[in-house]
Amino acid sequence: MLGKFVLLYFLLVFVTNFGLAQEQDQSVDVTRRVDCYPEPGATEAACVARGCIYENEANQPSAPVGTPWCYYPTTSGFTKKSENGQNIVLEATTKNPYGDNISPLNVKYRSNGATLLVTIGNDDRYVPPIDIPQAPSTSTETLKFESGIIGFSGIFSFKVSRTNGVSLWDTSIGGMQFADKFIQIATYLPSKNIYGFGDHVHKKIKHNLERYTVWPMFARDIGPDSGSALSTQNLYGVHPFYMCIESDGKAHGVFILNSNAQEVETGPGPHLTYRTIGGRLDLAFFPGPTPEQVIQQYLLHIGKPFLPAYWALGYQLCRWGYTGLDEMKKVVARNQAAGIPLDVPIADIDYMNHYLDFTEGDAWSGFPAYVDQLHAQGLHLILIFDPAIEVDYGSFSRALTANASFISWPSDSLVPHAIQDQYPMAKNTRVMLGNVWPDRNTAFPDFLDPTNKTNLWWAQEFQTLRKVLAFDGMWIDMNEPSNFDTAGYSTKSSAKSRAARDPSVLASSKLACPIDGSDSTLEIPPYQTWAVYLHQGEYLFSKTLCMLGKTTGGQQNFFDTKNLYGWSEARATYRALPKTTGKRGAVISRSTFASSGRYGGHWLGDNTARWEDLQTSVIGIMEFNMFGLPYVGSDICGFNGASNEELCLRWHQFGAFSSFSRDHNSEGQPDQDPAVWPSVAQAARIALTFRYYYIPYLYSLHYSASRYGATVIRPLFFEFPKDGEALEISEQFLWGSALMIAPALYQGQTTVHAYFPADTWYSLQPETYGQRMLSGFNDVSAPLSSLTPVFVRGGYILPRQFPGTTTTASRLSPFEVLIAFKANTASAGDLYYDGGDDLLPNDDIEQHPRLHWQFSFTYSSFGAAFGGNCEGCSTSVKSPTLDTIEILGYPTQPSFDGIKLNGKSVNLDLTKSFYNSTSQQLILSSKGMIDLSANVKKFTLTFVNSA
Ligand code: MIG
Repeated sequence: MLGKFVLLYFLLVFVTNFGLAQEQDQSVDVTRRVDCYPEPGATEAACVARGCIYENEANQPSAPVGTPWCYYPTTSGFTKKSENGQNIVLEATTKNPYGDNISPLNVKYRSNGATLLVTIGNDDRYVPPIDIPQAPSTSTETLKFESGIIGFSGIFSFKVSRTNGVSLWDTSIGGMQFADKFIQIATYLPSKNIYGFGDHVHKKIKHNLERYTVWPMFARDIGPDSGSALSTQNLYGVHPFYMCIESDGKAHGVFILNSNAQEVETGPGPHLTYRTIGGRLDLAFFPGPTPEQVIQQYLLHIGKPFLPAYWALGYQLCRWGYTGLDEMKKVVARNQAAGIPLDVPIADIDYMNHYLDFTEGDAWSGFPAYVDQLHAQGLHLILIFDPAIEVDYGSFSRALTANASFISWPSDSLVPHAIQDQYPMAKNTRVMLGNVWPDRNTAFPDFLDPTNKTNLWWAQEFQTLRKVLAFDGMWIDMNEPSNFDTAGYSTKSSAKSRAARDPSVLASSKLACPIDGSDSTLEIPPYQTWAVYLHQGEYLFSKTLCMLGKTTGGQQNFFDTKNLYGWSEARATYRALPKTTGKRGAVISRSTFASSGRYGGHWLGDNTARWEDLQTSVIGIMEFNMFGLPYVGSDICGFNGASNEELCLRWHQFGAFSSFSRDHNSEGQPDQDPAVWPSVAQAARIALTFRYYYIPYLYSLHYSASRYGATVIRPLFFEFPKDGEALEISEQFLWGSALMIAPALYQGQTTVHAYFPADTWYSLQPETYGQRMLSGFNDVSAPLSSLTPVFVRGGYILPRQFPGTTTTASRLSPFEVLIAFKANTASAGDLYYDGGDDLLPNDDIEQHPRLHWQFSFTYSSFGAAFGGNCEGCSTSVKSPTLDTIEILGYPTQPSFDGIKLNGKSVNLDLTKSFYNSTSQQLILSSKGMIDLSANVKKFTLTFVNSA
């Protein structure tokens, strides 16, 4: 009876849908709308013409911020024509405001291990060529794909769910579109705990789904604006990946492989709408169920991060605007004199001759000899390289000889001959000329060139320079790619060093992209995305190249590949590095895409010397770890604007805990290296000395990230996903599972209100060393003159080495372990050690000669045992011995006589060994105590407690 009644009701609704009452009946709650007029300028008439529903905002005063007034009916989308196994064919039925929907449209799904893959779009669509290794993932959880129909509409939707019934995606919210240049998919989300998507400034690590927010993703040369309450602008790179923590603490992740200009709109449903203007949708669902497992599954899909050279974990000192080599020498020397640990001085574009890649400027004579000196001291050098190549010098001519390819105009008729013909070498080419730091016009290498000739030429240029200037790593900048003066963009190239140059030598010609007629369809597509709408008067090509430029050896449009430019340059540079130096090193790239971490790290770009920028840096480094780029940091002390003593001090205290730890400053700004202020020098020395002590742990974390897929630095919720408080913490982070840092990030602050998830935590600050911390929020002291608040978690074992002022020196110190005791729990940890800068054979980390020790520690009232097992140990790797074992929270007085290593008595060095029953700190030390070399493979050290 009831059944019949319900049926009747639905029939009624169904019928009235076609009647006058349409708007009312299809009305969608303000919390879960899919915007049908996302671009500016919605009107009722324009909305209705799109087949969408318009509701005036005056009727909904309490609607969430950003509620769309023009929105899709839930019955918009495609109808299902057929379903055959895992292949579904859809047919376009409803209107797409930005072109005709493609019909038939294929949807396919399949699994790769535990990862569920869904492709929406036909085979002829552009797919980013990120040669994914596609290793199958594992999980305790299974994901299920189910297709369905929205109501009685016949409109297709799908669900991805867990076996417990939780839907990770449910597209029955409607609004699916798939035209050539407008693709959209919307879904309900299982919770509001959403993290990720980049590259943006997020003021909080967790997204705010109480409101609607659009986050454009289109690589752009623009620095983070951390000063605003909300800045949604797209920065240098593109990462269409997010993680969600469900209400029971399970985590999942979703990645959308697409390289076109795109955006995501999050909303209070909770739901999200993803829009892109080309390519297709290759979705990957990662079941977790822990956050680290999500990242592991994601990294198996997009590629695991590269392993930086050991020295690249040392402190790095840089600035833009050195007047010459003498100034660089002076700054490096004064910091060394101040006892600041330092591994890597960096030279910015100043070192080049007129900003030409692979050249040296006049004020830099003697640079090669200086580099030899640095090497002799155990330091290493990183140099900057920009992608743009001036078209009238050796590098360009060698490129032409090598048949390298450059981003080019699609036809000769579009080539601006008045500019082109000024350059004999470019004259009869279609190379698209831009204008960046070099004096005259530049060409942009096509790193996607399938013949590989471009990348071979690029590598050759590094090798040629390396013969005279022995750099060890590469910093690649401006690779969005950035082009000054593309018509339509109000130029910012009036930076000091450019303005100071003789204008008559500078290229004045601006790159002009067609903005009307049939040539403009890629420059001004029907929907331009918020990457454009955020900046009035701009276009997709503003500050970059024309979208119709040809890439991939002429096969593709820059419109589709722009977001891959930095990724492809990083790949070319990473592959050039071993050929150039014969060693492992590091590449740092400004523009990144999903999978960039395989080839390099990242700095967070042109921040400003403000407290807000320090605060958002913490979030930035955690996000890039989620994106698979664990080698990341922000410009310490701030790039733009003048820094100041307190800010620079706090930034060093924090920056010492970024994997990529570099002080960097803009041209024209006062010096901000630590030696400028004695207080900053002191704080930097303390923070960096602590870092150097624990670099063996940091390096081991990088190894895990590279070998298995993992984060190095992670948010608290990664380890405590069921702790509601941890889900909100944006200003603390962990190194691995074991070390928690709670930096001071506010002016005038003397304590940090730090959160301690329920667990065992010990302070490592000297004033309170070894003390156990209470769970929950605690005010911890954060002195300017001491170590930043840092805590170790019970149950873990961390390797370390007594620090020198270079990693080269530290690597000679004996090893130590810090064991953080946790009641009723065995402690565990590992140590990875290798040659430090030796190459990975075939880039295969599994094959790499190493010492990889797994440590364990168990305790009983009788005594304790510390054991080691060599997981993979090569005789070719020589390492110092393990001389010191420190245990925090050791509950009982041990007997120093009964210490045995593999059953044989150990003579402790009693000047260093002690037990303090009040602080429960135990140190056992003996010179040469444990041999970690490969001959051993296994050891057990035991001791008994005093009765
Ligand atoms: O147009 O090389 O983000 O780190 O110092 C500016 C000069 C070019 C931007 C980079 C910045 C670098 C600067 N570069």
